[in-house]
Amino acid sequence: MISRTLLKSALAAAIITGAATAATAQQTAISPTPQRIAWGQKAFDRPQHISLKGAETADADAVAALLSQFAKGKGVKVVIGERGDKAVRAVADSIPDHPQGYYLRVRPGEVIIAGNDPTGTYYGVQTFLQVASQPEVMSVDVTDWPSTPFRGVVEGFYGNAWSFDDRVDQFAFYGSNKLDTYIYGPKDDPYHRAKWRELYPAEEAARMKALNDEARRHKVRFVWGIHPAGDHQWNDADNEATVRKFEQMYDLGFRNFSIFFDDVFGKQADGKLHAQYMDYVKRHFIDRHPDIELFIMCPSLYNKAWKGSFQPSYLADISVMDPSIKVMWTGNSVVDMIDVADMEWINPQIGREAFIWLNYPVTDYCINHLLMGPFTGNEPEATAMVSGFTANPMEYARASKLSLFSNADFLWNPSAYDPQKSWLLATGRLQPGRADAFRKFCLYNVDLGQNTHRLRRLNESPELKALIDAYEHPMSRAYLPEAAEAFAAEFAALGAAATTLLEAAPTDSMLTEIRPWIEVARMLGRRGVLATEMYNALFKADSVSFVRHYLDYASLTDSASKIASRDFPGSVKVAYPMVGSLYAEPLLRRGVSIMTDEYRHRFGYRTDVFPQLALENGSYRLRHDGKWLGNPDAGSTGGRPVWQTAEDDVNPDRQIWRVTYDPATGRYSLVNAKDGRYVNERGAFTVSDTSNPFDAEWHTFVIERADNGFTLRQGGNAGKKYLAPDSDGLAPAEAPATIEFIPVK
Ligand code: LOG
Repeated sequence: MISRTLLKSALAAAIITGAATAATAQQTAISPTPQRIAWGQKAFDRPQHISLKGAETADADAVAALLSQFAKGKGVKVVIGERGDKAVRAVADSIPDHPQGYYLRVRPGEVIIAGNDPTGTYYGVQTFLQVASQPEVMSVDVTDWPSTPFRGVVEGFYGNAWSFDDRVDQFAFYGSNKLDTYIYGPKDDPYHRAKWRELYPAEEAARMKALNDEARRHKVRFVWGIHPAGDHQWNDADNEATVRKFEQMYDLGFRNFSIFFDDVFGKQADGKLHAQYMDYVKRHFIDRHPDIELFIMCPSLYNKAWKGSFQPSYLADISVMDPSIKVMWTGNSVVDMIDVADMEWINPQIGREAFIWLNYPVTDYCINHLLMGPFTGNEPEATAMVSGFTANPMEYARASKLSLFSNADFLWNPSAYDPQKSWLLATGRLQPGRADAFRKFCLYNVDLGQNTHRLRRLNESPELKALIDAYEHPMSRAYLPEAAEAFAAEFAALGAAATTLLEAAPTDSMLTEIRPWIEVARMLGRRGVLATEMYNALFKADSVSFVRHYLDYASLTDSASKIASRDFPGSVKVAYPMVGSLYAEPLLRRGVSIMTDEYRHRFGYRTDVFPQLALENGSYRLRHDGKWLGNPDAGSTGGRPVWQTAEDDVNPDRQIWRVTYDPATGRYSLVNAKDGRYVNERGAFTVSDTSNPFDAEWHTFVIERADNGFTLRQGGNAGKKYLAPDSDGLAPAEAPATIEFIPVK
């Protein structure tokens, strides 16, 4: 006892003095961040061999994980075991009394890894492997446990399901990052959803078994899930079919189960029937196998925003289910980060703590984007109110690890979580040796683009954003050589980063997986440099150089737009990668359009190479059937533009419309010159700019040349209808109608 106390104070002293010496340089960042960690001085050089004590009684997976890194032999002594094992009895008081907790002690010549339970020992080994990844291994005391139960992943996306190899690779990754739960629900596995009643054929069954075994080795619970909700008949036959399928999975070794009811509506989304069915499976299957741990349901009403679309009693109806059944929840809406208010709302209604299904970094609703930004937005305190927390990833399994790494870090120790720090660490761990290049690439893959779920991430390409803020679209203003230089350097850096990654791609599974995005990033970098060359040429009045750079730019833009990902026969989803969609791409498109416009006005050489707009940007009066389109109630809210017989000579601006081509969307906006209000997709003025701010995806139009004028058509999210004159103003219509656009000089 005395010697332990002495040792502790010696260690404390070492920590204090150690902080001031070079020794601290060897400290490793441990992820997930431990609850308690105290570093000391150097303990020993990274060993080749270790001698083991306690291995016979310790968790076998933990011992195997250790021996995958070090050979057995004469070397550093490692004592390993669980609470109650003789080997670790001396440190029994230091083992935290928490599920999956562990105590790790590294000292010169001796390491002790003591778990509160087998998973705890396994996690202690994972921490030790990180500590011992350095050439000089430091003394350290770690007392650690997870703050959140059931941390992990729900493979729940639409699209190409993860492959066998992807999943094997994921389980190892979950093990090292202390994620313990994997819920299996790929919408496009036929035996999960479309053919849920059918048993897995022998070959597939064997593969599922192999996966489950693999998950177990890494202390990951493989929760096998079924999605019968599309056509379950709510009768005995289908109840029995479910149990039969679950029994097959049980025989294969699965001990965790779930049933999904998401994305079904109408009579299939009946809360009472769902609850009865869940209880049936609980009685006829779960209760007959006492070694089953988790039984989870994903309800049809799985987010607050959808409340009005289901029976008002849906949540109350499922709340009567057996209390041990976990209920999944995505938050305030389908794609939402989780906060305390979300949990306060849902938990009382379902009579239990919800099990979170976080729809991030899933991209099945914005497949052209990769989500590689920091994992942020979840409130740490909310984790104390959940019964589990799983993230739905991208179909790009390797790339998803970036967010999953931070998800693990966040859930293990939420109050210590720092999104930026975690992202830096993750990028470094995933691409060691080229972390800077990888980071540059990731920073251009943060935005989701306009999407139905309206989640935006605005922290894309911060270096570029800073330049845009500093120079405010330099291409439209007086020539600033330093701006040209700064933009060129940033785009060149992106191009160089992408080139570095492309070179490494053949031997790196993650880079191979996302190669199409890296190629687009390389082209984006090059296009940015070419755009700055155009800018330089324009101001030197070097038309030959301008045209040459423009042609290269246009051809690269074209090539980039043709790059596809997962474009193979049978692919469920083909993506056309978009990179830098928030700032870089709009900057280039707008800048190049402004520059080519300017060029056309000033030079004659080869102006035929630029695309011709249907209508030049400018101010127009719109005439139809002898009448003028006007805005008589200018300055008010709401209302519509109307056709007026008389010309407005009191306030001519009310009959003048600014037409602006948006190169980013390829469509035009229509704005009244008097009050600056835009015409929306319904042919009206939007009621309030705060409740409905201008959104290019809705409020822009395709303008096409027609005989004696032009036609106006919706685009983006608004649909494909024409906007045609009716008795008052403009209204959506199936048939085109010609409107004259008379330029105002
Ligand atoms: C689906 C899910 C999909 C996700 C994001 C749940 C519970 N279900 O809107 O399969 O990956 O949204 O698109 C969903 O989120 N439906």
